[in-house]
Amino acid sequence: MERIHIKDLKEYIGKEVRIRGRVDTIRDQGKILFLVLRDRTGKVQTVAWHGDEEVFKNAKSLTNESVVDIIGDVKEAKQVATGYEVAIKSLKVDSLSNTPLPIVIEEPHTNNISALDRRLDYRWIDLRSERNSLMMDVATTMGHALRTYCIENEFKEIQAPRIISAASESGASVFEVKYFDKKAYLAQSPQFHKQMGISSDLERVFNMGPVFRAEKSFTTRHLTEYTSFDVEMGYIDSYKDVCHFEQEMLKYMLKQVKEKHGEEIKRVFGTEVKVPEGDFPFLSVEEAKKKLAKAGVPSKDTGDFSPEEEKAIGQIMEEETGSEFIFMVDYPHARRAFYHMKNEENPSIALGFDLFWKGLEITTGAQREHRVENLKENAKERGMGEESLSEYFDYFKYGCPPHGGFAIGTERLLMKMLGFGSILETTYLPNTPNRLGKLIARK
Ligand code: AMO
Repeated sequence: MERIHIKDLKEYIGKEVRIRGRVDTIRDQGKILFLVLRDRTGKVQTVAWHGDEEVFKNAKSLTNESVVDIIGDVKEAKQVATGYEVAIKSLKVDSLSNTPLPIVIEEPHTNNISALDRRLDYRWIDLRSERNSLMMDVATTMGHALRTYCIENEFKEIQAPRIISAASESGASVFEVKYFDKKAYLAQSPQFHKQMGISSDLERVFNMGPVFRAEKSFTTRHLTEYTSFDVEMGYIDSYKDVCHFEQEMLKYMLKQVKEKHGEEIKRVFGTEVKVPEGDFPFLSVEEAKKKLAKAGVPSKDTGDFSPEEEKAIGQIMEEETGSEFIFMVDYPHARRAFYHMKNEENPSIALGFDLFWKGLEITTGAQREHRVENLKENAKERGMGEESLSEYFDYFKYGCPPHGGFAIGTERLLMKMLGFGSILETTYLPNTPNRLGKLIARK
């Protein structure tokens, strides 16, 4: 007999159905047992009577979260909220759950009952909650929309290698791995290989996949492994072409998420998904620092922003412009990656940007230096060895179109979209300095 999902049961009143799922709650009233059954589409009350000995014995043996396979009749029942229930005719126990559960499975209104570390240690139970199930649905729609937007704009999807021979970002944050008798690295970004796609005349490429950062950052926005959505596009005139593409891609993605899950997101997380209109404002680092100083927000660094500054400038700009997004531009070149192009009129400035959303950096992007001699010069300024980068430099030796691109941290994007306080909550199974799937001892 085919399985019916719980959300469709109302169409089966008066009929026999097969439903499968978990025992959400058990109410034992002696001669009658109410089992609320849960599947990924909803919940329904099922009833076992003592008159049917086999069914009743099986029902009595159940614990919360056990997995069952039920055949029964859908009957009208005015006393339950749905207006119907399922009278059990046969009940098979597929898997009995241990009891008690190590954590509380959260309902929309019971936020953070078990401590986050404990919930993450039992992530497979934690993910059963309605909140997390919705979060996974939204993550799926988000990734699908980003990919679809690129595909519809004539991008090719690449899978850049994750084990590579040279670090693309800061050498300090790279994981070294043993590669037979040689040293290799886990990619911190598909940076070099997405740029290779431009030299390969793929012209527009995107890559969605894991990247690795060996940073001992215990924050609400850092992971040691995260999923990066990377874009690289050829024949640009300015990094602003890249900004424009990202802006339109994010609007498209937010529209898809809002259409599909907007109401549920509001009900479960209390967050409104807003689809921006018009262009995102640009703000130079220098201007931003002036605004922050005026608002009394302390700044230790003229070339970058602390989390407090990011939050404050997000609020200031939202009040001034109504935009939740800001393109932060004109960073000092010395503080950016060596592959960013320098502004010809003022070489101390990089032709790149960060995108802030609701007070958090979600993207870094830039026009790239495609002229190999300038690229080598930039690397030299940072004391980077030419030898380790020789393969990368080779990508530019045989002609390479001007190009630029960006990368979005997808867990940060989801965190801001749903209004979560920590990136650990928007990651399927987060890895951080003190957790590898599970909590590991902090050194
Ligand atoms: P960057 O290092 O700024 O740039 O990373 C791009 C975006 O990735 C996210 N991110 C992180 N998310 C979770 N945990 C981390 N430890 C972490 N580090 C970064 C942020 C950030 O904005 N190659 C360049 C991009 C490019 O120029 O195309 C790069 O990787 O959202």
